[in-house]
Amino acid sequence: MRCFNLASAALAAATLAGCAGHSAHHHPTMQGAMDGRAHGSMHSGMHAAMHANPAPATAPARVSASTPTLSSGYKKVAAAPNARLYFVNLANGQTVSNPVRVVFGLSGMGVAPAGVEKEGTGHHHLLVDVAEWDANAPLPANDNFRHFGLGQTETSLTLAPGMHTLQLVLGDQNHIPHHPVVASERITITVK
Ligand SMILES: [Cu+2]
Repeated sequence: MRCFNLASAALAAATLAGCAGHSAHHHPTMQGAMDGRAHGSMHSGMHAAMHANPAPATAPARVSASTPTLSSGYKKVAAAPNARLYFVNLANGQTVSNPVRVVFGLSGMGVAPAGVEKEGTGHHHLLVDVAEWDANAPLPANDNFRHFGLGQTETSLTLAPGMHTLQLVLGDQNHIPHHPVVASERITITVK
């Protein structure tokens, strides 16, 4: 496996020629499927993994404990037990440029526009620089609490240079978080 250790993005092309013989010898059954491009992407993946971002986790937002019913008597929409909300294209500690593209990932539930009452669905909210929010009230609508009531699953925003936190929260047809809350990890990004 010496050829793997020597490979880098810059040397990959030159190294692959020498690698092919070794692969054929050690992994004869893989040779047909593994052309130069497959080799190259494997090396890139290894390279990226070795340089994973060491940024410390962002402190979670302070969120009130979710109650199944609001004081008004409003019964919250139930979250699916396996619901998961996440950033598709951003990671904690990442440095990005404006406009910042944010792709929302949701599994275990569906996206529906605001106003549409349908079990197992909700719409996305992007919280920008929000350290505290109420799980038992409609999410506010302003620059810090951005609603995607048409059912959008991504956005592009322009942020002041510097560090910002981002968090996704799913809300029901009335912009009220589900019970239990469906929210992503809170991440910090740096805008150049
Ligand atoms: Cu909303």
